Amino acid sequence: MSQEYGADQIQILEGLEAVRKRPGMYIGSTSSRGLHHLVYEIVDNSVDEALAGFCTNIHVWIKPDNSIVVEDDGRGIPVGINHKSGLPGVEVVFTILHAGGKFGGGGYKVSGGLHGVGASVVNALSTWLTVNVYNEGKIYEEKFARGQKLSDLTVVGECDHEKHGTRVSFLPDPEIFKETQVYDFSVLRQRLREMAFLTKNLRIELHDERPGQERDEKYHYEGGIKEFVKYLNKSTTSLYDDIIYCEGSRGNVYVEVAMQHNDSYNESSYSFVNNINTPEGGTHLTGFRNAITKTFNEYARKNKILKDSEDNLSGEDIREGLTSIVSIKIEDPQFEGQTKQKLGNTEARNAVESLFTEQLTYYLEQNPNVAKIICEKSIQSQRAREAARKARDLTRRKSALDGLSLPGKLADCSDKNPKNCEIFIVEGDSAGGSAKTARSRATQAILPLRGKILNVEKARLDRVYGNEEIKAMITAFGTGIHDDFDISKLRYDKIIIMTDADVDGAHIATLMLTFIYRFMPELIKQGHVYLAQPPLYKLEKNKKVWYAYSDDELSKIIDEVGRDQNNKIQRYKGLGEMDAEQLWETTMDPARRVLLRVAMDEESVSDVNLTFMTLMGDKVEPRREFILENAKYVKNLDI
Ligand code: TSJ
Repeated sequence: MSQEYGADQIQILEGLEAVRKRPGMYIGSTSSRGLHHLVYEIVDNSVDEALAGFCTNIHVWIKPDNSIVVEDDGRGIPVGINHKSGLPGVEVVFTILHAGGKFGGGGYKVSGGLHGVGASVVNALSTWLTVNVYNEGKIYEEKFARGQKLSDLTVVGECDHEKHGTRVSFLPDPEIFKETQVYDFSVLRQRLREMAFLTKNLRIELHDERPGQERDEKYHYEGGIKEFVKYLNKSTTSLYDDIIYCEGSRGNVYVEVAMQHNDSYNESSYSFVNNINTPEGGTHLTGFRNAITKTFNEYARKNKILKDSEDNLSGEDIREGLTSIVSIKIEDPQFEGQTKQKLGNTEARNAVESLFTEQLTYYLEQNPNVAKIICEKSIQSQRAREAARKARDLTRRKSALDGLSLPGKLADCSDKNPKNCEIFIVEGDSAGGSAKTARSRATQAILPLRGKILNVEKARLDRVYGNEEIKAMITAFGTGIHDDFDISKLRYDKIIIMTDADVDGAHIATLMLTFIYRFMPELIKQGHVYLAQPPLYKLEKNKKVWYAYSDDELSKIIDEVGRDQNNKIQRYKGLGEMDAEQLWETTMDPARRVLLRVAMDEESVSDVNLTFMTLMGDKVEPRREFILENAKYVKNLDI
């Protein structure tokens, strides 16, 4: 018996050793992203307790030493002996891999976090971790170091009999993480806020105690996902005041839906199962979409907004400019698809479809003004889509007639293997000229664009198709857009945006990124999009030349070569000031250049989408707030 117990112990150690050997397998990465993941893994446990109905307050502290404390007022992790292992429940949770789902009765079984592996992984990757449980007047404590227990679970004090809950403190291990001092308040806030939106009546507080950046915030939304939709639409103009909302249960499925149209042309749909985001959707999202399409078409026909002779509105037409959240709670979620992220339960589709059809039909009957606004917007969208289809077919027919029909301004490369090729999208004809002279013809293509391209955030599809600069990009890339998008047709492995290193250049780069994000997001997700980094300064001395890409770098170079009259320093105001040779050696030569790869960090569902809405949308105040919050160089500047 005792031998068996010993064997178990060895297994436990091996389990957590594996986590330390391959941390990336358990938390995704050991960068700052992985560091934030540790916090989510712990907080998810408290949120589960809230979903089960036993916890209403969660506090998260970033301590001055960069340790993290998470505390909730739930039932407390069980301190009794777990029969299977002969260990206290708490110890099982922190020392055995995948212990997450083994406890608990009733409520919704949820496995939040990246792989639902939870507390033991955080423990393995922390220099130290302390857990306290408050229960029936006692304070329990157990301490660990790098996953190994330092002592048995003991009672260390007494507390009020009313008090109950769990408190976990930990310090991420610098042997594992590249950086351990880089908690980003706004990243944590985004995720915690989302959790609060999705769990009505849950209060989450975030406290930053790091010297010089102390602050406290509270996330509590009585309206739940209704307030989530309001928040997502804050930088747009909404088409009507109501947030259309539906709530209810069908069998084992609890359904919540909230939606509101804004005056943009993009759909922002987010779906969740047991508070876990399902970016690939699934049956719950299908149910929602079926309900919308069916209900609006029926309403429009019945009220003669759509004539008998006219085509049905498509789902896409109705969802143009729609911001929506579908959130369901289900006992036994089945995930399908390659990445196991798509909900498969058919009862979820039936539940969402029937509940939402019923409540939306009733809402439209009661609110004919809103119904009319949505129907009319949908009809406009239908017309624009038809015009866009004609424009697209025209381009296609033209390409079929005269071969590939690449844009006239494109200087293509000769190598026909996309893997070897890159395309520079260059601001302005003159820089485009230099780039054409400078390039390596075999593998580098140049597409010069004139001036500022269309802001697609404020334009409908038909106008987008009518824009020469955008059409040129679409044909040059080769992939098509939206539903037509096909990555296998991509003609260049790298798409490199090359703009001046000034405010206008940054604006143009942002416009291009907006276009790519809205029409071909896969290009960014799969890492094909880059920003070129032209130098800011040239320093010449005794016929030798140095280039500096930042002010810091310039000072370093000056320190090296000495500060004297022979230094000739030039500040580049644009790509146009460089001759072809300079452009080649500083910005285009694969052996010497610096490229920034554009990546999307979609930790919180709404992050990237909301950023584009805020930066490129038509409301000024949210943009001003965003800039004040995020700009590195304009702190305290009144802009
Ligand atoms: F991650 C973690 F395990 F470290 C952790 C767990 C961290 C934090 C801050 C809180 C929690 C946690 C766990 N809060 N609440 C709970 N609840 C339970 O573990 C629990 C308690 C009672 C019962 C029961 O069936 O009586 C079941 C469970 C899952």
